[in-house]
Amino acid sequence: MQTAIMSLTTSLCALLLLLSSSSAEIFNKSWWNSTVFYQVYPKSFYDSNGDGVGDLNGITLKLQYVKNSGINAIWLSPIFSSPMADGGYDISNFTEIAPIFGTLEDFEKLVMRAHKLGLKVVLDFVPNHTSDQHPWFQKALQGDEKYKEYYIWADGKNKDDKTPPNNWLSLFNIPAWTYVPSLKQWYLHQFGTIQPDLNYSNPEVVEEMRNALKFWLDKGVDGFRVDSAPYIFEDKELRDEPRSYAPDSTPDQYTYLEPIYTADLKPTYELFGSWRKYLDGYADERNLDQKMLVMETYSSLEHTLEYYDYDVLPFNFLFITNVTNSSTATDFKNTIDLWINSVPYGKSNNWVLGNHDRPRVASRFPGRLDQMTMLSMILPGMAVTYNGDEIGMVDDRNISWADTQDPLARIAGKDHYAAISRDPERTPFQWSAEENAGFSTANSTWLPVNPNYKTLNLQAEERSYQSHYKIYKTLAYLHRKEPALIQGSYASFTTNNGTVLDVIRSSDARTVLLLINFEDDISQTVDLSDYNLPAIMKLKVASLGSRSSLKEWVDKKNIYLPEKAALIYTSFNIQ
Ligand SMILES: *[C@@H]1O[C@H](CO)[C@@H](O)[C@H](O)[C@H]1NC(C)=O
Ligand SMILES: *[C@@H]1O[C@H](CO)[C@@H](O)[C@H](O)[C@H]1NC(C)=O
Ligand SMILES: *[C@@H]1O[C@H](CO)[C@@H](O)[C@H](O)[C@H]1NC(C)=O
Ligand SMILES: *[C@@H]1O[C@H](CO)[C@@H](O)[C@H](O)[C@H]1NC(C)=O
Ligand SMILES: *[C@@H]1O[C@H](CO)[C@@H](O)[C@H](O)[C@H]1NC(C)=O
Ligand SMILES: *[C@@H]1O[C@H](CO)[C@@H](O)[C@H](O)[C@H]1NC(C)=O
Ligand SMILES: CC(=O)N[C@H]1CO[C@H](CO)[C@@H](O)[C@@H]1O
Ligand SMILES: [Ca+2]
Ligand SMILES: [Ca+2]
Repeated sequence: MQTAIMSLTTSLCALLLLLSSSSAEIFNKSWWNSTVFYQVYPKSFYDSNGDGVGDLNGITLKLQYVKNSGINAIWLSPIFSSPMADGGYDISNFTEIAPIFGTLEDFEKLVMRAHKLGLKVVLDFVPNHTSDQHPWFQKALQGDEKYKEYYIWADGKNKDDKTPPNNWLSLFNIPAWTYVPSLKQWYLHQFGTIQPDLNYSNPEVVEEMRNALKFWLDKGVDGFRVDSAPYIFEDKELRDEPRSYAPDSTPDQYTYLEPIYTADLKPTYELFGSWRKYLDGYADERNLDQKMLVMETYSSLEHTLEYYDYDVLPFNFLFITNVTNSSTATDFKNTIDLWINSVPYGKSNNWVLGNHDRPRVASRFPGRLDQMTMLSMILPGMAVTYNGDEIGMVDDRNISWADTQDPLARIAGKDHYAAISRDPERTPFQWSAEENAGFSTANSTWLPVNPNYKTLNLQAEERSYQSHYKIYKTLAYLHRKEPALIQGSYASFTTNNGTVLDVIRSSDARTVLLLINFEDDISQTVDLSDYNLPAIMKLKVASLGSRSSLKEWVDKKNIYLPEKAALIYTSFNIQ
């Protein structure tokens, strides 16, 4: 009888719920909160057809691996039609797959397989510019008025072919304007000359891009990561930018000027705010999970945080830009706290460790990769991983000029390319000790495989008793499943005269404690008896090489930390 009443009450509740949500609604709002978000660099992930370049079918074949690693969402660097003059960040058709990666059908299969495995798929969207090979720009070059207004044209200052309209510089350290003799005008490009900037003051451009978003939404994608977000709008009056007086910057370098008229302009934020609303409307009409919209920006903290005002998520790059291998425990604490305290209440958070533009995390923090993985997984918010970092791939600093692909490095020339090249962090994924690291059966690969693949590869790490990969996997599952990490409180402090960083996450009676010893050569004992922690805790994860000297249980009064070690202890109720 009682069961019957209870089930009646349950059905009534369900009915009431149904009634109260009779209009459609977005499901699973901000699902990315406690996600492990994984960047796949398609050219280097897995080559399924033996031409030496990774492809969509290759990614599909490896989705099970991604899933097994504890990851639950991926984003793909651009896969669209492109002359590949900037690794695909020069798009010639926003709704077409580049043949080198496969076909639209391959993409549909990838999304279907990913969704079957419970993985979200996010695309890299590059709205600031097109390739110069895009039909729109080609028509503009022929003087077609409609398509000319898709881009930004201006007369030279002296109405000649020598003086650009103003002093703006490109992020690729060249002038931001290129002259077209047949049109007697200059066009703007904030990146390479082959990447003309689009004119977002033109409603037709705004609509074209929205249609492109819709095209991919209709293919089932779960959101977009927006490339080069701050550079969408520029000053309409084309005013000269003032000097930055940045130390060591020469007049041809981007950093020579303060980009007050070419970056972080108000209309740029408003455009993305309108995209946020558009995506929500799309999901709402169809009862879908909310769509992600995350921005790539290396702007100041103030400008980065401004995206939150428009309900848009900015990537947090502070672990890339504001800490190094010589940062202290206090530097880390200050950087982390500054970000956490700056994110508006109730908004999602995230921690990015690396991407295809920056040296690999294992190269930036020698001997401290596990520490960085732990921070990204233990701190509140989404953890973001660049493919290969989970196995501790390092930069290949020995790529010859002949093998160099990165346009930024090619522009710098034979004598200067090495310091600036982004190829070292883009080498093929090291799957095994087989030829080409098991990445491809081709005679040669688009970038050489790092010669260390014979010892550093996934297969070896899976077989090994302890490895970066095993640590990563344990952390990824913990990050996603553990209530203390999903919704728990956060506290951090330093101990041992500022040489140890301590982070506590807890929720109800569940506690996760992270300890990092910043001393490279000295082991330490930490006394946390004054802190609100269980008296006895259990070892959960230890950085590579430190575990053998540790006990499984520890008294909070007396926690031993080997030199350079990063350790995670938990309360007993956490498995
Ligand atoms: C992009 O490619 C699609 C599919 O091949 C084609 O229908 C469309 O016209 C192309 N867009 C432009 C602007 O050329
Ligand atoms: C951008 O497009 C608008 C509207 O079509 C047009 O008025 C304007 O001249 C274009 N801007 C440039 C710099 O070409
Ligand atoms: C990060 O570093 C940059 C460059 O050193 C500095 O200008 C900026 O203030 C720092 N930001 C934070 C949030 O610490
Ligand atoms: C940090 O790395 C640089 C170059 O990778 C190296 O020269 C320096 O000695 C390292 N510093 C510390 C404190 O490990
Ligand atoms: C996402 O995280 C924010 C900030 O911690 C929180 O306020 C919000 O409720 C979370 N949303 C979900 C769906 O978990
Ligand atoms: C660098 O590459 C050259 C050939 O490309 C090779 O001979 C040399 O041994 C490599 N050096 C290192 C340190 O790997
Ligand atoms: C991190 C990232 O995606 N950087 C890209 C920013 O945009 C330029 C131009 O589109 C690319 O060259 C970078 O790779
Ligand atoms: Ca291929
Ligand atoms: Ca622009």
